[in-house]
Amino acid sequence: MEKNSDAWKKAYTYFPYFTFGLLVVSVFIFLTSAQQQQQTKSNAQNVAPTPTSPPGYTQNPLDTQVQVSVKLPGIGSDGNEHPKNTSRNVTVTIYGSDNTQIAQGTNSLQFDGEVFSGIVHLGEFPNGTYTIKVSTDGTLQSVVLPQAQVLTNTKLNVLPVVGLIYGDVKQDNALNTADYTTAVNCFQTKTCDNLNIVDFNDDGKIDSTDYNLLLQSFENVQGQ
Ligand SMILES: [Ca+2]
Ligand SMILES: [Ca+2]
Repeated sequence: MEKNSDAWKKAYTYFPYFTFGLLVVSVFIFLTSAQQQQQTKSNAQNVAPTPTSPPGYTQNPLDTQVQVSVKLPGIGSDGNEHPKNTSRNVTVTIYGSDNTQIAQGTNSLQFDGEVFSGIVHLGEFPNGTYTIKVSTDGTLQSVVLPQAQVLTNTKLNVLPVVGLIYGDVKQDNALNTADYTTAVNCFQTKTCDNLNIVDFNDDGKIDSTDYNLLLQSFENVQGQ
């Protein structure tokens, strides 16, 4: 009986310590659990959102698509920021390694304050590396640089900005005396058939600004 009595005494003596220890362990478990939940929540917040398709693009294995941006001299921050025509028909032509034409597409691109940009649909052709040339009314075809561009039908192919060159008034993809003579005639008479084309900066006026842009084109082509 004495032994049992001692045992109870010990139990009464150590019970508060036992209870306190249990409380400490419980608080520790609670805090660790809360920290883990917070970490899980934080990790979930750090996960990148699923990328969405670019506006206007729908993947189609039968249609390779390019996002094109063209810069026209004298339109934008280097000249007229409010062109009369805020959309332009731009033609994109794809060439293979032996310079054969693989595909072509035209679309109306929208002015964004600096460049005309938009998606051009090129149809079905094999994924690969190609040369891409771009033009609009009255300009030469300009190569998108670097000259070798990888095109695929599994995503929107975003092309670097390409600068176009005015002055191909006769629309034969060459800049020569025939273009110069025709343009100068338009500047002088202001009644020629190509009047819209020689208003290069698209401000509704045919004046020295347009003539200087023409001279700039000839300088650029001769410098190439
Ligand atoms: Ca020409
Ligand atoms: Ca003008």
